[in-house]
Amino acid sequence: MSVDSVLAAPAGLARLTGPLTGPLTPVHAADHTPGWWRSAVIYQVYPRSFRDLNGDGIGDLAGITAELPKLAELDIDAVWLSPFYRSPQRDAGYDVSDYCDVDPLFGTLADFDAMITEATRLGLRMIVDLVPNHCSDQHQAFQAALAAPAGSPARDMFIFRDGRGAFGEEPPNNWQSHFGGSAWTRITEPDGTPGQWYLHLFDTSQPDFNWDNDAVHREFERVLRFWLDRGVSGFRVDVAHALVKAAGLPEWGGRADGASSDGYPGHEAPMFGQPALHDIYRKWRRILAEYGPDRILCAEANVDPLPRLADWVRPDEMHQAFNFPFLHAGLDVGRMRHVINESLTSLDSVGAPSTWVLSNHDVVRHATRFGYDGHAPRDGDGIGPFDPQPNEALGRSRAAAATMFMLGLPGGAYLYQGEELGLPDGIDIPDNQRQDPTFGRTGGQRLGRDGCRVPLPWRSGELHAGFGTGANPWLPQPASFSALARDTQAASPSSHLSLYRRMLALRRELRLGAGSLSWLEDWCTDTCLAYLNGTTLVLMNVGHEPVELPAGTVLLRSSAASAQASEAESEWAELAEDRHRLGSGETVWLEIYLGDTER
Ligand code: TEU
Ligand code: CA
Repeated sequence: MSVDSVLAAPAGLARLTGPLTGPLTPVHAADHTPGWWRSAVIYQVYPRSFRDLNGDGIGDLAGITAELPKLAELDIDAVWLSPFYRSPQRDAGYDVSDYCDVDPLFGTLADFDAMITEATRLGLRMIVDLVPNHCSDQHQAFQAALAAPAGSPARDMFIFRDGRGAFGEEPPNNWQSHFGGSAWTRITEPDGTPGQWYLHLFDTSQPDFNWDNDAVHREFERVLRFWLDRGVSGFRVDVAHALVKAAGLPEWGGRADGASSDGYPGHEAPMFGQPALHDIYRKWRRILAEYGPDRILCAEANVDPLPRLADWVRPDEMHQAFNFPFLHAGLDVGRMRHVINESLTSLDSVGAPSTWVLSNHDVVRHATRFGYDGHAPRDGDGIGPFDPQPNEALGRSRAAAATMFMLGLPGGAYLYQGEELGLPDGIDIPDNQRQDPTFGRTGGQRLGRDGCRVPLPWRSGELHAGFGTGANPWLPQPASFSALARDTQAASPSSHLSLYRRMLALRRELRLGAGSLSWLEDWCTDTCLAYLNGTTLVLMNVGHEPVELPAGTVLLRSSAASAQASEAESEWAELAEDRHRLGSGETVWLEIYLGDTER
């Protein structure tokens, strides 16, 4: 197939004129199946770090409500909230002690309702985080299990086993916690004797539920309805691949956290990807459907190999799944192309849209990852003051290029709060302020995920860069945060924030999320990727040398700050003489036909 054959010009537009020709490799056709999520941009809010309205140093729901208009200006479709439920906060709220209440740290259910009302007014949907694999050890069900005898129905809500060894002093099997150390903890029985062990794939304070027990199913169906009744548009399902464990809990000889060699949990692992999982999600989908066609489930299913992800989004299961292989492809164009092809092809086979993501609350922010030329730190390792340091400016400009490349792709996209400001990770965090359980459980060998969780800067020059007006933020903000504050960036056409706003508006206008993808082979090299989505050509150069841009194209957007300033003056600026080259670490969106009669 060639450029000419796919580009039968839309009515009223002149045909492609310039010398832009060459073979195309089509991968994905435009898809206008109804469903808001299929092309949505969903913005992740991490409540404790978003905005602190009551001045206790921790973000709160009232702070989110107050700033929702700022998010609406970004032209996003929905907000996903990380957990705000009652919790002892041992894993930043992913240790839930009451699934149907707001932690007083974040506010009240009335604050939640006010937030939904404001979101609705602004045309934003709200998705909440559901944590069904484990709860907090302070949850009343776990407290009841501890108080009840071995073999009781209360114990059967969790995964209790007798230990091995003559006195039961060895853990029941060799599984390891994601955060380091054994995945088992021994309890003291109510009579004071050393007793059974319980399974926790994460922190000791996060006992895994027993999904072989119907009572667990019923409890979570109640939780789903509780939040659906309050008006949420859906759920992001935490560790959606881990709920069901293989019968007999067989030993696992793979990597400590169950991951295969390249970092993803392999499906051979007995704690991941078990077939019975899928019946749970089918049931949940039927519950959501009772509330109409617009409520969605998104799987945090970190699975390997990528085509297996399609199993989570078959027509009667979840609506979306995160695409971690894309996040982990870095700026390696070969890997990126491979992941994009595999994602679109395998998800197309079940009629599901792909999603794309570069940052979240578990990984080093992409503005920091891309500030390294060699090897960026592994997820959860974090970066400390004595580690090799990233080049902040380089990282930020490459992050702009990568995001612009991502936002041109068909499917949905997830953004993580603060990436629109180009924020780097916090690095100078004193050991005694680090809060991720990874830090404690590995004796500080892995610094953990606090770096990407630092509270946001809102107003330059204000106390705590405008995050809150009282106590120090729960994690210290880097000195650079003040200059990167939202108000300063909003006032500058060449800022990272202004780029995000323009990209997101144009993505919507051009309907790129519902579009197509064909590789433009002549422009794909060892260091460049070029694809067509409809009549938009997306071209990214991660090499060190600039690249000539195809003639006969009109520049729509560039990720380079200098180019953004000139774009701001004339919105549809024709490719100027000095803009005929694509710089190193730059992405552009080009329109590939020149319509004499248009624009
Ligand atoms: O993370 C699940 C997960 O698979 C993690 O191992 C993730 O890959 C890791 O944090 C990277 O270091 C989810 C949440 O996103 C995370 O914040 C929670 O800590 C975890 O579940 C337990 O609920
Ligand atoms: Ca607060």
